[in-house]
Amino acid sequence: RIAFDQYLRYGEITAYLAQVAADNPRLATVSTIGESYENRTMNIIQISDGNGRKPVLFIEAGMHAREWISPALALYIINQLVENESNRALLADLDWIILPSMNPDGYEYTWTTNRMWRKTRSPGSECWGTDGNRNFGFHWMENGASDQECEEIYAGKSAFSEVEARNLRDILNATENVLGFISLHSYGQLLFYPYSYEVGAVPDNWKELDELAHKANDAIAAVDGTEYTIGSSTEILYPAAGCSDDWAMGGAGIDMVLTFELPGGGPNGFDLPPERILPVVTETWEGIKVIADYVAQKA
Ligand code: 0X9
Ligand code: ZN
Repeated sequence: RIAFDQYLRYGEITAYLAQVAADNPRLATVSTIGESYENRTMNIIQISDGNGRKPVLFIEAGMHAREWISPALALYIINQLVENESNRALLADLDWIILPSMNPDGYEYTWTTNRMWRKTRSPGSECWGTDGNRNFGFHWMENGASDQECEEIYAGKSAFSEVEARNLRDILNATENVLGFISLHSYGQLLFYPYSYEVGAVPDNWKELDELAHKANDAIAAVDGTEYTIGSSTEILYPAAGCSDDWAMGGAGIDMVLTFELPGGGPNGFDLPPERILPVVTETWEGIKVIADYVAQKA
């Protein structure tokens, strides 16, 4: 039913979630976390075998509108968890919550108007959109973020000015036992851990996260040789305050937080050709499973 040979419109993503829940009522539940600025419903899907309280792994995708491989991977994870029976063991000690599209307005705008759109679609006085990944309230605006509304890294009028960021904040605060958080972006083949608000800031458990990231990379590389660069976000990328991953750790108190910059492709890097979707999501799934096993052991 879903072949991963093309990217989906937002309405198709929503319909897929509904279909998964309808076909697998004992495993999957869709719920809304709120609406986007343009009133699109933002959905999460919880996948659980229902056998008691378990650690939760939360996966956020689609923060940046043009990074189409990110929601595609989120859908592949859902697909593997419910439709591939050999993955049932992944539900034994872990509940999964997946948010396939953190920025539905921006995503639809990349389909209709500007393929390279990144931000949300809330209006400013001169330019549209805030970078959702600079809008979270943890060291907001301290580094690598802009107060100029026309910039791609505009952090917004205030922390959590964007309804989409508030929706993610609120669902994470309201959900018990979230012990892992993965943020999916593209592109660059990077796998990193917090913090990004300031050069050199790392959590106490950074060595454990580093080791886990290496194991995830090894599992991915075993498929087709794709290698990720691993480190703290400031070390391998750049300082950027107000990101959801930093807030998930520093604000929501989740200790296992990793962010993927998935492989690039196409003329602009963000426009990975549709025939690359399946190879990329298949190999990355191997790494996601390694991270899931780690979170499950934290019970
Ligand atoms: O700049 C970003 O928001 C992310 N890179 S992207 O090319 N996908 O826009 C990186 C954010 C990484 N997270 C942190 N640095 N905390
Ligand atoms: Zn991104």
